[in-house]
Amino acid sequence: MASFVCPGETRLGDRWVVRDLPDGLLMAVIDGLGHGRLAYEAAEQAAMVMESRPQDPLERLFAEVHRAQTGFRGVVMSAARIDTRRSLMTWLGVGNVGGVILRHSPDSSAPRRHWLALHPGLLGTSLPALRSEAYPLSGGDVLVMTTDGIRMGYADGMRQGRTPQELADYIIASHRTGNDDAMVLAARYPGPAS
Ligand SMILES: [Mn+2]
Repeated sequence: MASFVCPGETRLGDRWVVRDLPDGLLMAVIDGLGHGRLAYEAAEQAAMVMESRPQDPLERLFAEVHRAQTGFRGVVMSAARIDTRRSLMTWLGVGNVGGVILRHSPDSSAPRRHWLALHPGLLGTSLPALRSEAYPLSGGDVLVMTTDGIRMGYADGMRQGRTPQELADYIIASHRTGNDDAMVLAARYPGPAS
């Protein structure tokens, strides 16, 4: 994970959640609307919901986050549940927290990229029809999630061989817009649990 606080603010309005599950992992990135204290509080509220019931289906989690934003500013959020028994990732995104799978390719230096679907909406204000999608994972695949404080194009010309932390640090350093909070969450799938 790497992050950047919007200049002039003291609190980060972007938030990550990572929870271990019996058969895998739940990862989410949340962007509270705008920046500053109210964005921070909205994102914290959403994170609390995610952390309190990490095994729920993603659709139910998003609906619950939407409901719990009453009195808060609203958030956009994307989440992935990694099933290490089946090497399967379930993905759901509402708003513009982007996600891309960088497919491990032993033969080439540039990974294949698979951009993940997003539903337009703002949790707390407008909840779209939700349908998660499932993607098979292979060992070495990397998931990268970014808030809109990161400019698109960060995945262009990306080399393999960086650790997820090196990737996150590189993206924050080279592709942040500089006028909003920014967050990158990256993880490499090591292959099915043995
Ligand atoms: Mn933002």
